[in-house]
This record gives sequence, structure tokens and C-alpha cells, in this order.
Amino acid sequence: MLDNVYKVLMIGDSNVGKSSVLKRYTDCYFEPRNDTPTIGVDYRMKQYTTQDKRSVRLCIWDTAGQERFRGLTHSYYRNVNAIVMVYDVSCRNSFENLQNTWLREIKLYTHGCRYSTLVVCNKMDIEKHAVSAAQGIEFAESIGALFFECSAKSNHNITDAFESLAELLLLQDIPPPKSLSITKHCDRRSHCRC
Ligand SMILES: Nc1nc2c(ncn2[C@@H]2O[C@H](COP(=O)(O)OP(=O)(O)OP(=O)(O)O)[C@@H](O)[C@H]2O)c(=O)[nH]1
Ligand SMILES: [Mg+2]
Repeated sequence: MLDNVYKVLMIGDSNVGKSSVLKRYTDCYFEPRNDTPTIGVDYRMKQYTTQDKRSVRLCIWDTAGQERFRGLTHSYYRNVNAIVMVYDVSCRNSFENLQNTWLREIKLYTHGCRYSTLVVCNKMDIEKHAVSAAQGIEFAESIGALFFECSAKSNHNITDAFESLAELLLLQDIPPPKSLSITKHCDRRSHCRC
């Protein structure tokens, strides 16, 4: 039986790997050299069962990082339960933009709803790091967020990051959004348990 359904939003600059992180989590695959940016928004879901047998469904909206889609993605902040902020460890700008652009978007468009935050430092498989772990942790702590260093490519920490978020949502007992229509949107089902 399903205990809760949570609406999760993924944000961050274009090319940081939001879609890759999500596909790795829900569908267990990574497409190398896939340079097709997200157009508008994409959607995926995955169910997670905790050790004490509670089942939650994460309905995850993957937004386009490109500025030209910004107007379209604003409405997806409504009634979110969790926000996943992604940056690319090899791209300093993508980290700084979380603090400048993306935090501002959150403040403007969540309209005061209560949500949890996860900061994902992606592409940890790349040797050259433009942001240190300490800087990532400091930023996450400053906004009360979970922090995970991940790689969609090598599948490092991806599942742990989302499962920790799900555990946190249950712990904080954030009510699922009233307006979330499961049947309307949950068209891509995944039963992958990796
Ligand atoms: N080395 C490495 N490359 C990655 C990783 N994750 C994603 N990429 C690559 O980074 C590029 C961009 O990935 P996407 O997942 O499309 O990025 P995005 O953030 O969804 O971009 P938008 O949809 O434009 O917002 C692609 O070429 C991916 O293959 C990773 O963990 N390691
Ligand atoms: Mg994308």
C-alpha cells in the first residue's frame, strides 16, 4: 500500500546533468554523449519502500535549465514537496548560479509552500573539480538542504541521494500536494530497484 506521494522538482543550469541523474535513478541507465537538452519539462516517477515497510512514490519533474524555458517552468514550483538543486562539479558557474539564479526562482515561485531540499553535486567522475566538497556542503547547510556528491555516469550515490530525500520527507511528514493527480501524470512507470 502506498503511504505517500510527493512532488519533486529538479532545477539547475542546462547541461549539469539533471535528466541524466533522474534517468539513472528511475530507469537505471546513462546515455553517454546525449546532448539533447530538455524541452520545457519531463516527468518520471519511482516508488521507494523504507526499511519499516512504508511505501512512497516520488513524482519527479525534470525542468529545462535553458533560460528560454524559464517562463514555462515557473508554474511547476507550485505545491512542491521537495526541490533537487543540481550543479556540475567541473563548472563553477553552475554552482554559483544555484546561489544566485535558482534560489531566487525558488523564493519567487514556491509561494511559501513547505518543501525539503537536496543539493546534488553531479559529474564526480570528472577529475577536474571547480568546486570543493567543503563549498558544496557549506552551501547546502546554509539553506538546510541534504547534500550528495554523485555521478550519473558511474552511478555513484544516485539512489542514496533520492532515498535519503524520501526518508526526510517521511520524517518531516510533509503533506503531499492536494492537487497532484497521480493517474494523469504517472505515465512512465519504473519498477527498477537498483
Ligand atoms: N561525465 C559525466 N557526464 C555527465 C554526467 N551526467 C550527465 N552528463 C553529461 O552532461 C550532459 C548534459 O546532461 P543532461 O542530463 O542532458 O543535462 P541537463 O541538466 O538535463 O540539461 P538541460 O535539460 O538542458 O537542463 C550530457 O552530455 C550528459 O551525458 C555525469 O555524471 N558525468
Ligand atoms: Mg535535461
